[in-house]
Amino acid sequence: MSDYRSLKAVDPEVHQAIADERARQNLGLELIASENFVSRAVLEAAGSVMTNKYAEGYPGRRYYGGCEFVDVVERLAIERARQLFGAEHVNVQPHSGTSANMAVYFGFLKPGDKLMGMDLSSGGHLTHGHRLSYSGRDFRVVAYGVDREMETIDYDQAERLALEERPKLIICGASAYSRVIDFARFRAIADQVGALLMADIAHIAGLVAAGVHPSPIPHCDFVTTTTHKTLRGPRAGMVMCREPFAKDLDRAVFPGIQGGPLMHIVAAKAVALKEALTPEFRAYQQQIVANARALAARLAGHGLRIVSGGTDNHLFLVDVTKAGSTGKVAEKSLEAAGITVNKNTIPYDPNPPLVASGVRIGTPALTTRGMREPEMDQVGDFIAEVLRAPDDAAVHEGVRAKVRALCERFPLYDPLM
Ligand code: DSN
Repeated sequence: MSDYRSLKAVDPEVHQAIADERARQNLGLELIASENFVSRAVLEAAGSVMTNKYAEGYPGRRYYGGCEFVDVVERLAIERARQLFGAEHVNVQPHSGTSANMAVYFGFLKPGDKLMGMDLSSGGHLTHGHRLSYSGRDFRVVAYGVDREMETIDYDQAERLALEERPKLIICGASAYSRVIDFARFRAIADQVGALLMADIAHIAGLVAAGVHPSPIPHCDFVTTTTHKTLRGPRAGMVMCREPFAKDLDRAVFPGIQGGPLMHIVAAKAVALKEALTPEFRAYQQQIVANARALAARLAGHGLRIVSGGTDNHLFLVDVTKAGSTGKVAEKSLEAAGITVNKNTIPYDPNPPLVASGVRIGTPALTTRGMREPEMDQVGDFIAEVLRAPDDAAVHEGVRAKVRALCERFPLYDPLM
């Protein structure tokens, strides 16, 4: 017999922690560039009975009985992703962006093959070849970066390195880079050396889907993404590829690196992808970028240095050393004021990652709440006030009250949900 008692009755500690997290999300300013707030419909699907189902395999070709209805949601997710991005083939089973990237590397490279990705300190990602990740351990790595002065991708360096090192796979995409990525230029570089080309659009997937950032699909063999950042879906991943790679890609995901897919999350991906096909989603993505530009400009007006001078997407990096701070101190003091950001290294950072010279700021979550440029001005003023007084608890308290008042004007989740 199933236990129909509520979470509160069964496990009051976990129930309370979830309630506290909901209040934190409701009453604070979420500026972590990789986070967002899903719709109630996505939450419902993610919390559904599909969590109970094993479905190793693919729709119509499963290793378990009873897959009739999970097949429906997986087919919907695939079809919607194909339509949204114009992809030839989609695999919606990766549990995360890290698994999505792993499926491409393990499916199409051999251990010891050479891959080329952007350096973490220039804004790349751990799984693009960092020595502490599987990507840097199992493969030989060549890293390109950003130009020291412009702080934008040094395409000439990437080309030079590719010609010298002849990597088998080139990765473009970033987790802390605020400028448009020139996928066509990367394709030209890859073609010169016969390399496969993969774009990791985890951060900008929503912008790409809405046509607010150029699409990598026409240029890349593989496109990986998470589904929970600008795309505003559940915490998970996804891979798209050209048709000739489809079979090997599917085999790389299952049984190569994963067992049973998380069908409740696949269902939630299908819902998020449906939402992403609407005109409202396109307007939302445009507003994310407008908000990022407005917030960066406001902070620059307060004398803060924005890495590369601004942003074309949903995020930017603030160099806090000019304000006499470090990323670590800035993150802590902003948190005390109810503003959540993450410390982040800036290009050619003299500080180690756990201290860092910058903070990364993104606008997807605040834009989901309905905030626009006037609110970005307010948020910029709050941030500047805290950064001017990083040790002053009274200032943090004062800003916290203003943050709360602003958040109450833009309600998020029903506290009783
Ligand atoms: N942790 C993600 C981010 O914050 O960008 C990347 O994996």
